[in-house]
Amino acid sequence: MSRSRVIAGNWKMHKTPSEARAFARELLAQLGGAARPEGVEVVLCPSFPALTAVHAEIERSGLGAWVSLGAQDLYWERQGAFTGEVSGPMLADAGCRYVIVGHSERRHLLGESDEWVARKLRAALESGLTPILCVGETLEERRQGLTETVVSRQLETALEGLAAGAVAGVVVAYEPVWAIGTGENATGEEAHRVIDGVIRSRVRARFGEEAAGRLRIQYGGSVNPANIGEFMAYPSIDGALVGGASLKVDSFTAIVAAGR
Ligand code: G2H
Repeated sequence: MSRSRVIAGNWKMHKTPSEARAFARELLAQLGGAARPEGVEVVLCPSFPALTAVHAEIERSGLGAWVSLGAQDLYWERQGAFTGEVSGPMLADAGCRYVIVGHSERRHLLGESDEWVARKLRAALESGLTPILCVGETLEERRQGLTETVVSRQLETALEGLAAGAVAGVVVAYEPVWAIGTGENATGEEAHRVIDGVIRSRVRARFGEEAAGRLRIQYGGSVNPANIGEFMAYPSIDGALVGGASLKVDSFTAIVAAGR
């Protein structure tokens, strides 16, 4: 089954709204100046205050058919007295098509549980947003041989009770925590083993062949222009979630170009 690849830039807590606007303009000009990489979708995930500015730049660029806006998080309620939180309908109205849920920085720095992530994933789907569900083991868990256990638990809690058709529309990002922002990436073979041998095969067992075949699974963790090719060499890996290297025009456009 052929799946489009998703190259998403997670800008994390970088760039003010005006910096994000200027950066997006330059990035989109460079992306638009080259041939569209076949079968590749690009997602830009700025901070909440920069969403509308980046959305305006995507609209202005005319690249909206393959470049989308994404947010880095959401809350599961639609509205109410939840100071500081942002809902799915708010993100959709701001122009988002995607939203990251369960990023390890939120799980580990802010204490997000598997159950919270599951609620956020449902809220994203109910708002018509495509969730990018992050899963991945810590270094300690890896050393203890718990990669499969941890990734399966995170994945299955998040997808529990969903219809196969909804699961097929989710994007999963396998991001081993030990590879995030450390400059130490998993090898293509290691990523493939978890993506194909754990994530896709668990989805196949629970939701069937069609959902498993349509589900897009990215790798994330210190992806850069020098190592993207190693991941894209595996047909099981449907793109990348890119942090640090998405903050520079040249490195991100090189990663997008390699995403074919
Ligand atoms: C993992 C990744 C993007 P980086 O967090 O989600 O960041 O590429 O900087 O490791």
